[in-house]
Amino acid sequence: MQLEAEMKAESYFNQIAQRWNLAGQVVSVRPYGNGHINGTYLVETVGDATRMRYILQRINRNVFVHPKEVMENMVRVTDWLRRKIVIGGGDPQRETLCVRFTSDGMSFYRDESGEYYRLCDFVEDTVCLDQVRSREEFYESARTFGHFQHLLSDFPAQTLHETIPHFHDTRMRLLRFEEAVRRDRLGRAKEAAAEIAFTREHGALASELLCRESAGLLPVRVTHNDAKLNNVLYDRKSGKGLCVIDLDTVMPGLAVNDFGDSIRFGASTAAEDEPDLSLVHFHWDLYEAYREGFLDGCQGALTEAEVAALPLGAKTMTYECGIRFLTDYLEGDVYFKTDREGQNMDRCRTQYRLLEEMEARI
Ligand code: ADP
Ligand code: GN1
Ligand code: MG
Repeated sequence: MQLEAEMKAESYFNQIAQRWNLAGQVVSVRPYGNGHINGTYLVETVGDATRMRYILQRINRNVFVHPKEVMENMVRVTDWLRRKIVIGGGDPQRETLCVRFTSDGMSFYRDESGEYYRLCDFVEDTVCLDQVRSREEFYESARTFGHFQHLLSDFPAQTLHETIPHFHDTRMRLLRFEEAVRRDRLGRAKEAAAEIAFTREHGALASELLCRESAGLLPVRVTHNDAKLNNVLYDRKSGKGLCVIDLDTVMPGLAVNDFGDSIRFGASTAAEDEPDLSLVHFHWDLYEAYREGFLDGCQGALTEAEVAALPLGAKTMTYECGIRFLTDYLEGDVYFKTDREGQNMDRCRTQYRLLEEMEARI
């Protein structure tokens, strides 16, 4: 039954891929990667003498209500990056995503049911990691995100669409969480009592960065807003960080939030959804490596106040992500992809464990 459904899906995605007028025949389309949000597929084509690969994505419409705006941002930002990469003597085909246009000249294809698809070149000879194996590897991810920040530091941030309004508004996340507790749709609040209490005890953390932002102490820039390890591609041969991907949430934001998101995901001794909390620790050496790499990559683009707020960014993003996982658990796992029961709860617990250890250290 599952095989039948998969084959049907493959033939449907095959038809979708035809909208791009690709050189050669599409020979396969299969699910790819570990993202929590979009539907990602690897498309392979074979032409006379060439084999090409592409990434086809169905944009999650529950999450991105205006997919056209997502694509407008993505095209503008990748065009900008490409120009800067050329000026800097880099490789524009591998150091940023390349959005392909359909035969109708569009950056997306909308099917009859209203789903939006986009297609990018697959960046060959790269690796994508869910956990780092060394300090150097984490440094490289940091340098790549920092460089991304540097290249976009003179992009007029306010001209970008806000693809998810209030995305890193931690105070608003806290309000939504309280609403989910109040509704308790699935009767899960009882078993989450400890995490609910932890969330409330840390409520003050939701406001600190936002206050600094509204006081004009932290500048609003073009930021990635989902700067986790598996949104960077490494060059397979050299092991160097190469390309920042997953650009749906590139919009105005705080640089310290990008730093924080990377820390909460990457400076951990375990996976984001590790059920055994005894394995989950905040990795101080990795934190330091990321800090160095990020500042090196930014090349002076950050202000003193931003550098001083990096630890706060790490704590806030870890807290916010914990709140989001917990809220989704209480609401019935409707936002983040899950493949087992209790996964969002486990994700929340790892974040809160990391936050406790960060509080003792940074
Ligand atoms: P999501 O928003 O669901 O996280 P991503 O855009 O991050 O989706 O893509 C999911 C995964 O697909 C990535 O983690 C990466 O492994 C892979 N991927 C995405 N785009 C490319 C690309 N252009 N080249 C190579 N791999 C890619
Ligand atoms: C989602 O798409 P993905 O898997 O890279 C989420 C992030 C969370 C992250 C948690 C648009 O990222 O905000 O931090 O999961 N993306 C969106 O792993 O909500
Ligand atoms: Mg991703």
